[in-house]
Amino acid sequence: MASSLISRQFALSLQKRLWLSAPACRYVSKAAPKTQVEFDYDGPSMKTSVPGPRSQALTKQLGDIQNVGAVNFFCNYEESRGNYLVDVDSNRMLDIYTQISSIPIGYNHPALLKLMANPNNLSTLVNRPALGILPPENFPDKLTESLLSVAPSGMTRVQTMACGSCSNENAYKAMFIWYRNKERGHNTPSEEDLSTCMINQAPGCPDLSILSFMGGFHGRTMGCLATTHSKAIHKLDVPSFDWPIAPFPRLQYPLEEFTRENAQEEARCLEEVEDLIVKWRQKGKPVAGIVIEPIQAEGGDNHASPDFFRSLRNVACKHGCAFHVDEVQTGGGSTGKFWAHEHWGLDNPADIVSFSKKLLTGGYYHKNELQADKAYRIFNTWMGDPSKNLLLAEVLNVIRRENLLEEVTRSGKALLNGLYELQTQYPGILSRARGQGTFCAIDICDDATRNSILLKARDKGVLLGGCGDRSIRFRPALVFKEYHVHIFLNIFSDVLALHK
Ligand code: PSZ
Repeated sequence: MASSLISRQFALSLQKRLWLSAPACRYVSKAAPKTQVEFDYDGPSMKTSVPGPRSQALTKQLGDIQNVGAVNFFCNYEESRGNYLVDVDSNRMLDIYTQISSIPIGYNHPALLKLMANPNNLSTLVNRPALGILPPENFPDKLTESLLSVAPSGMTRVQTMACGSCSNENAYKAMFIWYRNKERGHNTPSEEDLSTCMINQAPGCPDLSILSFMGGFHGRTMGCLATTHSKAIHKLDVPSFDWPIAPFPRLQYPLEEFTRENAQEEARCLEEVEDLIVKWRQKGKPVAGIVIEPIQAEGGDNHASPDFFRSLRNVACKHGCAFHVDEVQTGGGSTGKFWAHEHWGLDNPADIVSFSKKLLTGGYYHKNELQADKAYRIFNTWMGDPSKNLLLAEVLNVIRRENLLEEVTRSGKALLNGLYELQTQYPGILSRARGQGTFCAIDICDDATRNSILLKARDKGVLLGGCGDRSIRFRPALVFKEYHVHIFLNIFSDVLALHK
């Protein structure tokens, strides 16, 4: 009875949402054909500058409870749809940042609303199990239908977790456990191992390390933070490990004009990786794993060539280190392939691929050898959330049904071409336009101008993010079409004209 009442309310609100129509937008370029996106608005609509008065009042209220230094504005998630985020002052903005790259198919997608309205799914929403000990009957089926159906090649197993940081944190532990068992030649710890680990001493807590890259971001928990090197404020005052940090290639653009220089730069970084591995082994802190993002996102959208990554994979193999690809931000389709590292054409798959954000649940795929050998070694209370697997299965259906990866490739091309054009028009402001799919970025002449552009674009109804020292990054949902690219380009070009 209760469930049918709830489902009727869901159904009614869904119908109301589907029937509401949106007013036209004055920014639409004539060159942009309107592409139908289910449940989307026609364009931005701004009532106040952002944050508006209601957002400011709420920020003050929340400020009495929490630090609100990072709060941009408050949102109205009921009214947000498709590519548009609506705030509490009724401003409707084209969202090209999508909650730090974590909305796969836009806000309030009808397929997801429908899923939530299905009474059969209520128990999955209401009862959050301790998955490691008491999984629901449909758990293996749901994992097969969701995460395993998009498993990177060579990855046969998946472990779910709650967020990106705890996925990486546990992936590092899996690499250490694998490495120690390899060193021992078996998986039975000695009495000494068991007693010393209780007091944080070797050999039970061995001096092993993870090699990471300057500019990388892998999360903020203690282990992850030791491999995060994008901003000082993330790390300040927190004790860390003495783990090796390699340089990430700094490519010169346009790529086709700097082929030789860029190849040399990548070779220099690879050489440094090998030197560090040898040095740390000599120090008694062998490198158990190498962790890298396919595109360094927080660190400024830094790219490297498929050749670089293939060689790095071989270096890992040569030195007996696990190779961990962190796809938390790049995974889920925005580069035009479901996993960004599919662009590399690896012969030997990665050992670990971690994910979160657009995948809705955190977790990591791994090869069989990286499976922890005993119960309770990789474990916590929730180990993920089955309701997120349910949503993910439907998100994947939408991606397949609507050919969203092809769409991303198409709109990504339009976006990058538009950025190239603007870069030619504003050489004093813009440089290094780059990207794969819609996972794009461009550099601004300085930090102050970058921040001013971001605020002015927001007041004109476009939400973008910064990354690195002075880049702007583009992280739209997979339903961001060429039509939306043109809306963005028109507004962006107006904003740039103000900065001439
Ligand atoms: O400031 C922050 O804490 C941010 S801003 C963007 C992120 C975090 N991204 C999260 C992230 C990531 O981009 C990569 C490549 N790896 C790991 C993480 C950590 O994921 P969460 O935030 O879910 O713990």
